[in-house]
Amino acid sequence: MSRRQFVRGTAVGFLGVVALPHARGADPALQTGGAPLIISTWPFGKPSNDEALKVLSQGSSVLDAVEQGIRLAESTSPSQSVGLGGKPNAAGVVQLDACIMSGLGHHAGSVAALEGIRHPISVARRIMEKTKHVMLVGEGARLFALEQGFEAIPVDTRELYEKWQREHPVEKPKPSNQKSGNHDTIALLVLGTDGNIAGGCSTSGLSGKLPGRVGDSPILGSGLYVDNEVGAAGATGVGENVMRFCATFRIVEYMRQGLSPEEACLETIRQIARIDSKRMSDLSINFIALDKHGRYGAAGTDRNFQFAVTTKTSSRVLPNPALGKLKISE
Ligand code: SD4
Repeated sequence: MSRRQFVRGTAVGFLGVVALPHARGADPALQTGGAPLIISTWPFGKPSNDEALKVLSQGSSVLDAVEQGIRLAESTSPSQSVGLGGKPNAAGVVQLDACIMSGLGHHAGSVAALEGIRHPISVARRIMEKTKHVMLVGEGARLFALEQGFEAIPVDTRELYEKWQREHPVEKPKPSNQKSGNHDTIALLVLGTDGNIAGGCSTSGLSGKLPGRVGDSPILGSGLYVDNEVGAAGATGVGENVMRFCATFRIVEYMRQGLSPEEACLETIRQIARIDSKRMSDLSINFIALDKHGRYGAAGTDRNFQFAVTTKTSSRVLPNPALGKLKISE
C-alpha cells in the first residue's frame, strides 16, 4: 500500500465515511467564486467581507483581510454578539472569544474569556505572531493585550462599563425569527489570489453563559479551521454542539476527500445529528466553507441561517442551502 493510499484510508476511517456523496443537487456554477473569495456567517458579515476585499485590493495579505474584516464587526457589533457591544454572561460581564488561523505554515492564535479589550481578533493575531503560544485565556489574555497596548476599557466596575456602553451605542439588531435569538458569531474565511487561505472567528458567545465558559469559536478545528492544502471552514451556533465534534476539522477533511464545500458542511451536520441522536433543529449548528479552488458552500440547522459571499465582482447574502437538503423540522 502506498503512503498516499494509507493516509487516505486512515482519514476515511477516522471520519467514518463509507461512501462519499458527491455534491448532490449542488449547482457548481453558483458555488464557484474563484479568487479572491471571502465568505462569512450571517448577513452582518457582508460589510466585513467588503472591508476584507478592500484590504486585499490594496495588496495586503489574506491575514490582514481577515483581521480588518472582523475588526469592523467587533467595532460595530451589528449583531450585538460580537465585540464589547456583545451579549453579557450570567454575571453581566461580556467575555469575548476569538481566533485567527493562517493556512500558510498552519499558524494560529486564540483568546478566550477575554474581558474589556475592543479587538480580540487582533490580540489573537498578536499571540500568533509575537509569542510561542497559540492560546491565552481570561486575565492572562487581558494582561497580554494591555501590555501590547490594545484599546481597552476598565472592567473592574460595572458603572464604568455601562458608561463605556453608553458612549459606544450599538445599533439594535433587527427582529429575527431565529429560534434562540441569543447568539450570532462572525466567522470569516478568505482565499487570496496567491492561493493562501486564512480565517478568523469572533464572538461574545452565548448570552447568559456561565462566567468562564468557552465556546467553539476560539477552538481550532471547532469554530475555525484552515488548511492551505484543502480549504477552510467556520462555524456559528451552539458551541457545545460544534466543539464536541471538531466540526470544522471534519468539514476540511471531507473536502480533502473530494466533497464540495457545501456537501462537506451537510455531511458534517448529518454525522453530528446521527452521533448525537438529536433532531437537526435542536442542534443549532451552522457552517461555512471554501476550498482552494475558489468553491464555497454552507449549511445550517437554523432556518434563518444566512451567509455572505464576496468576490471581485459581487457581494451577496445567500440563504441557508441546507433547508431543502436536510430534514429540518420546526
Ligand atoms: C458560542 N458559537 O459561543 C458561539 C456562539 C455563536 O451564533 O456562534 N452564536 O457557542
